[in-house]
Amino acid sequence: MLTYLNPGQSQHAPRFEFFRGERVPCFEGPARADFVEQALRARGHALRMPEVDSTPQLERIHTPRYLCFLRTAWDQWLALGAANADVQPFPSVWPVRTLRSDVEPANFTARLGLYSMDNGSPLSAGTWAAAKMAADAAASAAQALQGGERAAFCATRPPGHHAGPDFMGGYCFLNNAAVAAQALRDGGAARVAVLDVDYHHGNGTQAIFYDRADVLFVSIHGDPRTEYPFYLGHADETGAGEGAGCNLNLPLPAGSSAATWFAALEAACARVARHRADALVVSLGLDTFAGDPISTFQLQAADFTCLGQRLRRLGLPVIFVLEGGYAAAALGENAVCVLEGFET
Ligand code: OKP
Ligand code: ZN
Repeated sequence: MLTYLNPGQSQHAPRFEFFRGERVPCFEGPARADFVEQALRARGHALRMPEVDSTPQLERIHTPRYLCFLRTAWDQWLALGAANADVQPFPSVWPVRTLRSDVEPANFTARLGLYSMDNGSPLSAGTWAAAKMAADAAASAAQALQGGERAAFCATRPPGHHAGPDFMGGYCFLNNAAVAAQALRDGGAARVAVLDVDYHHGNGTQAIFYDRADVLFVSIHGDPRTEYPFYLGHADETGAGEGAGCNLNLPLPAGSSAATWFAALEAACARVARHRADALVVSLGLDTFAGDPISTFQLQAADFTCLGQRLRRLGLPVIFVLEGGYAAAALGENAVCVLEGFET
């Protein structure tokens, strides 16, 4: 399958994240994309570099002040002291209920809180460069579909589906799937569907499109009562305003089997078909894999082939965007299973 890599991905290499109050190595690291690239090369897939600037889509889906902050965040951090080059910034204050978020504080770590939904989105020197090139890959894939390609895969990191209009979260900074969907719309697709199959609810993508009828959002994920991101992804979130009815959440209990998951996939596919979309964006998280270290669904490699085959039957042009998947050594095989299931 035509695949866009992110040549800047290794520049996003934060040192640690937090787990139960302790620093642990990042689950979302450069090795993930390396494993995927290796598997794609071994299977002879066509690899390309991003060639389209995603700025027009980024400016549509993210706020100006968030983009400005993210683009310059590392430089702002270094301006506080050269020694910060070896320190990972951490948010100091989050503007929760009753606090104001309309006035940007001058203090950097306070502003990092303003633009973060969690403590789990560590920054490094190359975060902006890497995130921007991943978004460019999504815009490039949309252009390839407009040029007649049937499908394309963005083998990119960092992921994007937790990043909302004005915040980062869950290892995500720029919403690549939303960029792909918006780029398809800008290129002439009247209706687009986003199907998010990552283990975690795509709260950022849902938020970006919640009041729009042109972009349907459907997600299968661990029930937010027990699973990250906890504060969005319930079944009663169905869209607002013009987007009423254009959001479908299919939360499943932690530990769900492949059979349970594929039953939800049928409901998801039925809703996508009813949208009469011109193209589909798949937020392809592979952390539904039984071997995933931070997730609890029970899919095996062969199930990912079945996923690809089922998506093919929708009969739509598809952009696959890599999201999560933290059993890094299995990530390449699992990704290739989806793509080859789709192509056969
Ligand atoms: C991102 B994606 C544990 C923090 C867990 C939340 C998981 C983010 C998943 N230290 N962070 O949807 O795969
Ligand atoms: Zn995930």
